[in-house]
Amino acid sequence: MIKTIYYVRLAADEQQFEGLRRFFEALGLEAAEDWTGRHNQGVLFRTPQAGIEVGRGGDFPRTSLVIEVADANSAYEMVKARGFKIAEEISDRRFGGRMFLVEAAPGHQVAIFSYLPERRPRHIAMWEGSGDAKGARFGLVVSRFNSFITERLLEAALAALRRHGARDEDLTIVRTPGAFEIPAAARALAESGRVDAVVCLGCIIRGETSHYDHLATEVTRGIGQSAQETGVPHAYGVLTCENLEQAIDRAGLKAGNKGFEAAMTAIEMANLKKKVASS
Ligand code: INI
Repeated sequence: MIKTIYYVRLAADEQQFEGLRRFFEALGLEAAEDWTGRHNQGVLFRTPQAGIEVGRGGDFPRTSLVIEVADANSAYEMVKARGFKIAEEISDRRFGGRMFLVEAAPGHQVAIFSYLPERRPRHIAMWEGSGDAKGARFGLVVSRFNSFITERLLEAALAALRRHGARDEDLTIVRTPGAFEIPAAARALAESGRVDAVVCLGCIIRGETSHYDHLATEVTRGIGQSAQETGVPHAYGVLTCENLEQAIDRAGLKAGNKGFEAAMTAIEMANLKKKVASS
């Protein structure tokens, strides 16, 4: 009786081995076993689900490893941002999926796809927020402490909201002295009934305070509590950093800005809440 099937990707050398490991880690897998013997080295990633598919016909990708993800678009952005080479561009395919091919390492192409919504099983109710901010009202709570960082978070959050259809008249910006005051301001906004979601933006840097851990914990807890008790979605865009360099990295002007990400979360959650309420 079969116990386990191991799908082995044989790396040509140490560099390729590390490249492949990085690839699967980038897709969110964690190494279950990682071993080095006298003659071999291996790392075992267990997957949530696996299957052996026997196929025939032209729609199958010409790769022996095919990974289904929840959203091929975000997987595509993620592997691209990490520098993996796209071997075949992402597109909708005849079989009802959206797919791309990526080079996990030279000679190791992997196909990644997600099923298009209409192909999902119909008997399962599916609620998912979209990235449409049209008509929704957002509150942005931004702290002045470390304002050279928090203003960059705010700029990126505003850009995300506007780009996805939010109008300026539907946005309210509230400024607080420091991150500690964010939860109270966020709660006041949420309770006012003026907003469908709150974006919380702040920056706590370890180097600057001996009470960093207390502050970070309290702010995080307070934002979560406000979200749960008011029922209004709150997005967490508070940077907790070891030093200024890290903060600058996470508040980048182009790529990788946590303010942008937090605003996208707020859009999706406001959208989701509306869908659930009207279902
Ligand atoms: N506030 C921040 O937003 N970030 C920090 O790094 C920080 N440090 O380093 O102390 C900070 N302190 C102020 C705090 O948030 C309150 O405003 C203050 O304690 C008054 O309540």
